[in-house]
Amino acid sequence: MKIVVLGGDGFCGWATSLHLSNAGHEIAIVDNLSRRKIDVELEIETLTPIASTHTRLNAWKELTGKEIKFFNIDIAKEYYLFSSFIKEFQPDVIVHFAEQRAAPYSTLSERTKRYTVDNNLNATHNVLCAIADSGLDIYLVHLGSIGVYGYHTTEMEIPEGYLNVKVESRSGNLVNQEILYPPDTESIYHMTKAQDQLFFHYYNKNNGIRITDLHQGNVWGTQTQETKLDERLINRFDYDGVYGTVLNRFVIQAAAGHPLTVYGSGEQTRAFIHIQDTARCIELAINNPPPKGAKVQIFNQITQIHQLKELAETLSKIVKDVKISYIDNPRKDIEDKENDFFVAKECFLSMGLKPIFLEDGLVTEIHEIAVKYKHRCDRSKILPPKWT
Ligand code: NAD
Ligand code: USQ
Repeated sequence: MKIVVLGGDGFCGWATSLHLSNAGHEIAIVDNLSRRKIDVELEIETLTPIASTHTRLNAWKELTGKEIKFFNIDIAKEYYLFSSFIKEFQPDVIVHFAEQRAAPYSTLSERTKRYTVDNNLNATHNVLCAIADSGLDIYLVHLGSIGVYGYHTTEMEIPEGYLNVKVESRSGNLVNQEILYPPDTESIYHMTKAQDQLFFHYYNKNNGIRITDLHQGNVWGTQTQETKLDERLINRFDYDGVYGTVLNRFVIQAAAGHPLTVYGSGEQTRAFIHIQDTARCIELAINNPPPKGAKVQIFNQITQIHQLKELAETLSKIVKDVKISYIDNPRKDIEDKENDFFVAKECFLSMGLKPIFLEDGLVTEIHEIAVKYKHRCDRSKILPPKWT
C-alpha cells in the first residue's frame, strides 16, 4: 500500500514509518521538523543521539534497499502545498501523528497554548479537507489519546469510543442512543484531541471518509526491531520536564542516580504501551479499516495500567540505590491526586496484538538506552516547569 506518515520524524512516527516500510509498504513521510525546533527553543536534546532526517533515511536505504520519501510541509499552515502533494502521491492510507503532543508544553504560556490549538486543530482539519478535496478513497488513521477522558475513578469501564445510553423521549419512553464517550480533559493538548473527534465525526458523516481514531496511552521505550538496526536509525528519547513522559523519565533518572520524580502522592493511575506495540497497532489498524459507510472506528491503544508509585517502586527494585522523591505536583490544580482506571482494550488483542510488558522490556531499556547514553543527560532539565 502507499502510505503517508504525517509526523514521521517524531518519536512514534519514525518507529512506525520504518515498521511499515519493512512490511513492504511504500512510505512517504511529511513533517515540518517542528519537534526538533522545539528542542532548540527549550535548550534540550533527546537522550539518544538522533541523526538528521536525511541521514536517517539514507541509512535505511543503505541497510535495507527500501526508500522512504520525505516532504517538509507544515500541514497546519501550508494547505495548498499539502493538498497538491496528496493529489499527486495518491496514498491508500494516511497515518496522522503530526500534532504538538506534550501536555506540559501546551500549558507553558499563552503562546504555547495558542500554538498547540492552532497547530493541532488546523493540522487535523487540513488533512480531512485535503482527503475530501482529492476525491480519492483515502483511509485515515489518527493518533488520539486515552487522556481525552481525563483520569478519574469511574465505576464503569471506559468503552472503545462509544457509549450506549438510555434517554427519555418526549413521550416519556426510554430510548437507546449511542454517543461518543464524553471527553473531560486536563490540558489544552488533550482538549485538541477531544476536538479532533468532532472533525472526524463530521467528515465521516458528510464526506464518507473512513477513519480510525486510536486512543493511545502513554508510550514508553525507545527502540523497535527496525530502529535497533543501526545507530543512525535510533529513535528519540525525551526525558526533560516538558516532553519527557513518566516511565522513560524514571528509567533515565534511575540510571543517572537522580531520585525518581513522582509528582504528588504517586497514586495517579495511567495507561501505558511500548513503542514497538504502537507500530504494531498502527499496522493492525491499517489492515482492519472500517467498511465504507461505517462510522468512525475508535480503538483504545493501551496494553497495561499502572499506578505511578508502583512504577517507581519497580524501578527501585531493578536499579540498586535508587531513591524515590515525592515532589509537589506541578499539575496539582488539574489532575486528581489519585484515581483508579478501568478501560476496555479488547480490540487490538482480538486482532492478534501480543504486547511487550514492562516486566519484559524494562531491563533492556535501562541497559541498552539509559545506561549507554546517561552521559548525555542534562540533570538541570529534569525538574518540571509549573503549569499555568
Ligand atoms: P513527537 O512530537 O515526537 O512527533 C510529532 C511529529 O509531528 C514531530 O516530528 C513534529 O515535527 C511533527 N509535526 C507537528 N506538527 C506538525 C505540522 N503542523 N506539520 C507537519 N509536521 C508536524 O510526538 P510523538 O510522541 O511521536 O506523538 C505522535 C502522536 O501520537 C501525537 O499526535 C501524540 O498526541 C500521539 N500520542 C503520543 C503519545 C506518547 O506518549 N508519545 C501517547 C498518546 C498519543
Ligand atoms: N508524572 C510524574 N513524574 C514525572 C512525570 C510525570 O509523576 O516525572 C505524572 C504526571 O503528573 C501524570 C503522569 O505522570 O500524572 C503522566 O504524565 P506524562 O507527562 O508522562 O504524560 P501525559 O501528560 O499524560 O502525556 C503523555 C504524552 C501525550 C499522550 C498521553 C497519553 O505526552 O502525548 O497523549 O501521555 S494519556 O495517557 O492519554 O494521557
